[in-house]
Amino acid sequence: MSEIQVGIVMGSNSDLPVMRKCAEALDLFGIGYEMVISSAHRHPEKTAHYARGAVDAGLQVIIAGAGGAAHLPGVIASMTLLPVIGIPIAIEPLHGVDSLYSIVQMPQGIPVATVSVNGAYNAGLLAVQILAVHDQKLLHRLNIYRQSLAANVEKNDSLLREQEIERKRPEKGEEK
Ligand code: RP5
Repeated sequence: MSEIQVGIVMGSNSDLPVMRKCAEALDLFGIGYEMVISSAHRHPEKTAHYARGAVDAGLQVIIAGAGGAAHLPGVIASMTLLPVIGIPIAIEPLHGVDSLYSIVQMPQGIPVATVSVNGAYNAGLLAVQILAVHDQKLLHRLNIYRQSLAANVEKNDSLLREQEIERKRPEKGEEK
């Protein structure tokens, strides 16, 4: 088992379907992580304990996701010097606008790197990129990942062109 480098914290088990995407991205690069449910409002003591102990626990990045009055990433960031990536989770009735504003509008001095609403996969990738700053092998794998994205665009573009040529080809009998 790889060592745990990333802490994935979520405010509720209802966040799990979105937060699992972080794990998918980290799995792709073989990064060790742990998933934790805590809450800035419902269990502030647990949240503080986790954030304050994160460095000693060997974590290097924390990803925190929450919905609504989403204070979890900011509160964690206030209690650790580790980089914190925040994920606004979309919940009813405001569909994530509330979560986004709660997480992205941090006061100067306590940054949270906020990804898009429900952007858990990108949060995972950003954690990998942070770890890759001091890891050449990881950097190499990220390069390969980026190349695969570009190759996929090329593949879909070629497919589209072929489909368009086929679509514009005159039917038999229509030819002059
Ligand atoms: C937040 O409240 C959680 O992060 C979750 O997104 C939202 C709703 O939580 P539940 O009522 O579903 O437990 O703290």
